Amino acid sequence: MWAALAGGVGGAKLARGLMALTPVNIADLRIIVNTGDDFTLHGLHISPDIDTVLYTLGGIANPQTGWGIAGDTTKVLDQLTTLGEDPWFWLGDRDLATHLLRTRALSAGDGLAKVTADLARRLGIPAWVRIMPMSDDVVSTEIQTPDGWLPFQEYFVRRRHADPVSDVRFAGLARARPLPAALEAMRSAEVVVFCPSNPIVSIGPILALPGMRDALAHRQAGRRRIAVSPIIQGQALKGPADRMLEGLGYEVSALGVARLYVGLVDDFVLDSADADLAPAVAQLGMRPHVLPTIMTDAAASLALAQAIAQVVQA
Ligand code: FO1
Repeated sequence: MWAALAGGVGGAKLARGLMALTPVNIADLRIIVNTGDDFTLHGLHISPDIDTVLYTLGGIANPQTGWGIAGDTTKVLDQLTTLGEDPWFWLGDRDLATHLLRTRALSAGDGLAKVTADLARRLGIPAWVRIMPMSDDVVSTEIQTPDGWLPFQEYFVRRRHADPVSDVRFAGLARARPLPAALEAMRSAEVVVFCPSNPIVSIGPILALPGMRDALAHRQAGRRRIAVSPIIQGQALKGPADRMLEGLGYEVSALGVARLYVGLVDDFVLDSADADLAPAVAQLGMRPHVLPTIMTDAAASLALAQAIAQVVQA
C-alpha cells in the first residue's frame, strides 16, 4: 500500500499520476487530503481540496483552473447575483451537485470519509484508490494578516491571497482526531508520498493532527517516505506558498521546504531547475533526487509518478 498526502491542485496532479500506476505497480493507494480549507457557503459544506482530487482523478477537472468541473456553467451564480448576492466564491452549476449531495449526507449523520468514498465511487474512481479526508472532525485553517485572523477562503479567494501572512493556525485541532484509516496508512504504507502541495496550509494541517507526525516518524526497514517540492526557483507554481513561507520566516526555496520535513522524509525531489540545491538537501539527511516536476498534463503526472516509483524501488 502507498499513501499520498495532498492538498489542492498540485497534490491532485501527482495523485493522478500515482493512480495511473494502480493496480499493477501500486496495489492499493490511499490519498489523504487536507480539509483545513473546508467551509460552509449558502448552507452547503464545501471541501475544495477533496473535490479537486475527486474531479482530477475522476477525469472531469477544469484544466484551466485545476479546480472545479470542466465546462461548468454559472446559472445559479448568475441568479444569486441578480438577487443581490456577492458571488465571491465561484461555484459552478455541476459542482453544486457535489455540495448538495455532501451536505445532505453529512446532515443525515454520515462522516466526511464515508461521503468522500461514496462520491469517489460515483465518479468512477476504482476501489483500490481510496481518497479520504485527513479527519472526520472539523479543523479550520485561519490566516493572520494585518487585518487580523481571517478564515482560509476569506484570505485565499475573497481577498485573492494578497495580504501579508504573519501566522497560521488550525482551529478545532485540539478536539480533532485523524481519520483512523489515514493514521494506519501513515504507519504501514510501504511508501508515503508528500505531494507538491503548500507545506504550511495543505500538508501542515494533516501533519498537525495528533499522532500523524509520530506515525510518520516511525522509521521501519524498507519503508520510504518521499516529498516533492512545491517550490521551484524560489516560487510557487500556484497559490501563495512562497509568500507564506516568507511571512512565516522560512527560506523561500525547495531547501526551505525540505527543512520543514526533516525527520519525516527519507527522499526529497527537487525540480531540475533547482539541481544546485541537491547538496544542501543531502546535508539535511535526505536523499535528493533531481527530476522534472512540472505536471502540465496527465502524461507529465504519470512520468513523475513513475520516476518516484523508480527512486523508491531502487
Ligand atoms: N479558487 C479561487 O481562486 N476562486 C474561486 O472562486 C474558487 C472556487 C472554488 C469552488 C470549488 C472548489 O472546489 C474550489 C474552488 N477554488 C477557488 C479553489 C480553492 O478554494 C483553493 O484552490 C483551495 O482551497 C486551495 O487549495
